Amino acid sequence: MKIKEIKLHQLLMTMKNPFTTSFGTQQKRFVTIVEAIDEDGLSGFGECVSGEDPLYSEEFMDATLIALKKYFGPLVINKEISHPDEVWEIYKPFKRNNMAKASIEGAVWDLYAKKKGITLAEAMGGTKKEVDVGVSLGLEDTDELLLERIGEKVEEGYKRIKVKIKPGRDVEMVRKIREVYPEIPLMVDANSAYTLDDIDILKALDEFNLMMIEQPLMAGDIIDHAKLQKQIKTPVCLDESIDSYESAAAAIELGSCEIINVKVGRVGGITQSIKIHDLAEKHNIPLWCGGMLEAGVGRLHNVAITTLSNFTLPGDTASSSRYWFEDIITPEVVAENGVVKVSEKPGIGAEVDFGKMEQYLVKTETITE
Ligand code: OSB
Ligand code: MG
Repeated sequence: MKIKEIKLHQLLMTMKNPFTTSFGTQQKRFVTIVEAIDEDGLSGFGECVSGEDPLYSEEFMDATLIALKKYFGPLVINKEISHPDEVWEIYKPFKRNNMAKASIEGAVWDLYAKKKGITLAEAMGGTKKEVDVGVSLGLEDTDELLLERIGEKVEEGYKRIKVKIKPGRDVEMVRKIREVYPEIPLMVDANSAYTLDDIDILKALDEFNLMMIEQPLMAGDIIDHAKLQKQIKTPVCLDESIDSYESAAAAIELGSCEIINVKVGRVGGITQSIKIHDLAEKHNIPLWCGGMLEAGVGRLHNVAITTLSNFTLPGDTASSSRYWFEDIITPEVVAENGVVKVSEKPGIGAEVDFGKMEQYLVKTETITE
């Protein structure tokens, strides 16, 4: 296939509720939907997951857009591409900018699957017909409010509850949750808010039978996480620290984590995610698919990657309605009792609904060379 044109549909969406992590609060979500159009006029879709500000990682949407327009778009236009794995090779001389790279690569994967008449999941080698999902809950002003949110999500049947923690909102908050919900599959995500100086807090979290503690220490670190994992029995799960196949390999070798959260954008795309998947499977490190407050295109990509065999833990791909009054795809992603059915339609398995997208559209820019 040959990509003739790439459209960057830049959207500004507003989430139903503010979402608070240890690095900040957001309710606005700038989303870029990448549409790659080939010589037959067929379109594949990807979604860029970088944030508005470089708080989760170094990438941010304004910079990502420059990277897409200046490098990653032009680099694939008019190239003969026989398999989407080739996109990573084309991008190789250009360092990092993983979310930018992944957004175009994802569109090429969707296009490839559609041209073959297979699902995106099948194109990746995934076999599951449905995937288990949990939900990620942001920090709330009070424990009572958080308990209310947890109650709603338990009621909706999500397979596990993840709550965000930060210094001052950790041990006592989790204790209260466990008093009300002693049995639910529960985990915490610190988004790198602690250091080894906080070892007493991290050790105190060990008593609550948590499924895992996600990214307690600095983004990028694998040394201190290895030291931490030796001192606690709760599995450490790495998110921000796994930003490439190489960092995944190093973390596994050092024993920095017992679980990995894969985010396709963070590691540079589907090809890299599959490489990490295969390595982790060989080392008995279970995976789950994280989320970046995606709109529907990103959600469907997440569902597809979760069909790979070693994604054995529930991911963060909750229903479209978790964040959006109206998503941009038809049909939307729906989790019923914590299970999302994988569409049997080719590619991502749903239509990108330009009618629905219109209400969020700031502008569309087209790359042709
Ligand atoms: O750390 O997993 C994270 C959202 C934005 C940035 C980072 C993270 C998150 C979430 C929400 O936890 C996941 C989702 O529901 O999309
Ligand atoms: Mg996380």
